[in-house]
Amino acid sequence: MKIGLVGYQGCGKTTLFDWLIGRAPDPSRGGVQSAMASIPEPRLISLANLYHAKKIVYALMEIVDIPGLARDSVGNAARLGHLREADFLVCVVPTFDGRDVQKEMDGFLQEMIFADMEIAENRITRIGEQKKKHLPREEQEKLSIELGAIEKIKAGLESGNLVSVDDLTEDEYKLTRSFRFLTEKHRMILVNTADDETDFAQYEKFSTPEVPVIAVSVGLESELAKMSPQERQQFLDEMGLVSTDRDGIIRKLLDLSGQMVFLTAGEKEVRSWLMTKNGTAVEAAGCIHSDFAKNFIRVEVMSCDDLLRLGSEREVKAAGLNHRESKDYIIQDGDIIEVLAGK
Ligand SMILES: Nc1nc2c(ncn2[C@@H]2O[C@H](COP(=O)(O)OP(=O)(O)O)[C@@H](O)[C@H]2O)c(=O)[nH]1
Ligand SMILES: [Mg+2]
Repeated sequence: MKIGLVGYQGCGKTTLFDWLIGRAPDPSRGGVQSAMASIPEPRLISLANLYHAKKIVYALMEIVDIPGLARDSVGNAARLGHLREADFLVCVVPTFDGRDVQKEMDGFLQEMIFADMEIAENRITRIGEQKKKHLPREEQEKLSIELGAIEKIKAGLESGNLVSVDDLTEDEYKLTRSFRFLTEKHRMILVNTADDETDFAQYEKFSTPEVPVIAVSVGLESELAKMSPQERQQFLDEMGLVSTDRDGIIRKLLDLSGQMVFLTAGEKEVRSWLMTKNGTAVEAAGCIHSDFAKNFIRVEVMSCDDLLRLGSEREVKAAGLNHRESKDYIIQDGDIIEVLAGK
């Protein structure tokens, strides 16, 4: 799971990146950088106590920071190119800088449309060159389908439409998905407010089901990160400021990007694992080990909340709350699973 940060120069991307991964702020690291943020899961500590586990392992999420976009658009397609592999985009809007959320968002979209258009145009030129060669008929046909798809995508982009899987046939999608068009990715807006902002709710009006909005004062948080917990509280009280819970924001990013965690627990370790929401038992088994997916027999499931409430596996079983499931079972957030696999 890769989360890409998008925004114009100086919007606070690198400051946000450092805050999310829990590193001391260092905006001088201006290039492309990526790091893993561990996904907070308070239930793992209680689970570790219950199992007398030797180790707690947290699921990780990759965050990618890129050089900020230029307001004159020059070089932006190349900067955005670093986000092609990202699964989800966080677009950072600096209202601390007096920016208008809607205008800024429209600006990002235009930059992403330009970047996608460049990819489409380059590919059309390449296909044109390839088609001149004496290729076997099958390959010629494949190239023709791809060309049709890319031309359709390009025409859409030119009229301001984002790339959408819904507009492509299955064959067209298969042949073009490797381009990882930016405008096809799910995204959200993170409003970077002034340090003294206390009314974060005012930004909810920009939120839509497709593009949710959250507001954080990234600058304030990066200052608070340098303080001890006591200093922090005193500072907030004295200044009348409101801090944002970092763990809550990471969990929110996880949720909005369509991911969730499931758990495994034993004496050796208790551990959280990342997977796509609505994923199946066999997919979860594959996250743990590819052999588990290949030789999957069944999975034993109980909910972490039931276990913590009742205090032991035995009690969960006595209450009939454990269940045995096959490949297609849909894993729920917070399920503790034990995979039974053959050899
Ligand atoms: N006042 C204020 N300054 C911020 C905030 N976030 C970032 N900055 C400052 O803006 C400058 C650019 O931030 P940076 O994270 O490097 O932006 P980037 O270009 O998007 O990576 C730095 O000097 C930050 O300290 C904020 O929320 N409030
Ligand atoms: Mg930066």
